[in-house]
Amino acid sequence: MTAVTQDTTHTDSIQRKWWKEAVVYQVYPMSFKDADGDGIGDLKGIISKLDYIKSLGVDVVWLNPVYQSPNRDNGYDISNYEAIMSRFGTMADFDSLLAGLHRRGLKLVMDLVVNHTSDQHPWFVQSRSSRSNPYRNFYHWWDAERGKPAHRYSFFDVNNEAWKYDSLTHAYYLHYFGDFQPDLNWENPQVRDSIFQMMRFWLDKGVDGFRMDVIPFISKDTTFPPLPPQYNGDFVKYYANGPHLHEYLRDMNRDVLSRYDCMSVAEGIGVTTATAHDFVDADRHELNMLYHFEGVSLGMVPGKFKEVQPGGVRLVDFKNLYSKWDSVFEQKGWGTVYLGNHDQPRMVTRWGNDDPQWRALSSKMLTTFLLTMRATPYYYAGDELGMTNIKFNRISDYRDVESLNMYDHLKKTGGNLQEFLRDQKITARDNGRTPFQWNNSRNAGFTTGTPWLRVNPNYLTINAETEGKDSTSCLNYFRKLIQIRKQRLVFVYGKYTELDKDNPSVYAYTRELDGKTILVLLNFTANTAEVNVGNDLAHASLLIDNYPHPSRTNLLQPYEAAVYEW
Ligand code: ISL
Repeated sequence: MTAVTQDTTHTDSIQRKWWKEAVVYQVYPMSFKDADGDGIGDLKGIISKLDYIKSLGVDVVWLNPVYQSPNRDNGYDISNYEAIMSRFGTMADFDSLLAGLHRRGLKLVMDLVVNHTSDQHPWFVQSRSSRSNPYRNFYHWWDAERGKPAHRYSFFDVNNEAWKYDSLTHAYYLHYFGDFQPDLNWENPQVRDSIFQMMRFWLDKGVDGFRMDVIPFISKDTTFPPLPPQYNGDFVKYYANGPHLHEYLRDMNRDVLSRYDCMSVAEGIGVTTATAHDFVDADRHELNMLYHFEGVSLGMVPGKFKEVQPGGVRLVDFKNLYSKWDSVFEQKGWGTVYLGNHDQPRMVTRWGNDDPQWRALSSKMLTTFLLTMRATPYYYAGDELGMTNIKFNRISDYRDVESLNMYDHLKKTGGNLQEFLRDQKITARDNGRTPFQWNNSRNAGFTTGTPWLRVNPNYLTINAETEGKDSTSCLNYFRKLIQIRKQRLVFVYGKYTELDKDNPSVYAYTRELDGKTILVLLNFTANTAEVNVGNDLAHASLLIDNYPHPSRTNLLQPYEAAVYEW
């Protein structure tokens, strides 16, 4: 790829920041590239692919957890925050990964998982050992003499129960996720100090920021009252955003984040348009960005975990939602946009159309959406190839603790297993975790061993090598659009205005900055669709289109994406 110089003109009203202008590329270490043939991705594997990452034109890599961990939730169960999981490599490998990224002008953002640790973490081992242990208050314990604590839902528990009885000290401990992931007690200043110290350890090494796992959960109502009658399955509302959350985040900012040129992004579970500003407004001195769940929750049954709503998603609802979130940050704060990550199915299956006829077109159309909104795009590795859900038929194909426990729970409680397996083909996290498809050799070139999770059989045609050679591929479309975005600040800071709002098939909007206008037209359907934008397209220049023969009119071909400039 030829190098492009960045557009440096800007208006004074815009506070420029590198993390607003960046495209973040998310690498899931388990599934990216296996260098040592054990079937699991590793740091040396990522290092061997740094030139590929650079060739995309992205700016920041967000790396899912690589810390020492029994790996029961793919690294989200950490037993040592300052060591590397041995299956991924060593600290020396980590240092060369960081150096390799920096040498190429790329930044690295680490996953920060501090709502909970592994039950193998020495803090928990100590905490468990006796009621008088100095680490006892590092976690939330409920002495059994007080009776059974009120029910709390847990994400990955077979009984959906977040309190686990431990006979060793005749007490219950809290785990919002698996019973092997006890929740840290942030009320304890020693916990906060230890976490802040650990964050400084990584920032001193030179990492460029953190993606903060389920951060709204760190503060809890520690009286743990019974859930109110209006609970209706919305556990996040009652568990997250505890009374001291923003105090803790301000402390974190003061003691750690503000001392480095780093970026921070919250996994904003339960964050709404009403609460978003509390996290990200610059004058709050907390975090830079968050990613909300409202977008990815569209089309799911409210209050039911990962149950797909029949009838699908109406485009008008999708558009309203993203327009609403744009307006939230119009004056203050800064947004993010994403359609896939390691907890989500593949973007093209969920939001586009993975039928072979439409897969590449709709995938490029979604990429166009992500790279033209006023927000920092978080782009998940593999989506640049148009990778699709694998849609396992049997529970035995799944590896994810979430799917396996949900299945066991349903089995125990007499739930509908067929419906569950059907929905999982759309929603299961493993769909987004199948190995990255590098080429058409065995196991898609991911590993010489047996892959930890099955490779999607469509790797024979959908892979980086084949797509790299095809100028019309999803991969090269992504590269081209990134360059277009980088040359024009209007894509980052330009005002967003939605057009033809009631159009049920087309998403249309403009972006404007300093007299420059961009028009984005996205047909979200498999039919030809008309859009009414009141602009004379004949006089605009077409920056990019996902068809070899663009329509250049207001009549869009199926899944057509067009970006015009004035
Ligand atoms: O996908 C989810 C909700 O749609 C949940 O599966 C997910 O657990 C939730 O979003 C929180 O995710 C984060 O914390 C988990 C970890 O398993 C996820 O991978 C992580 O992103 C526990 O650390």
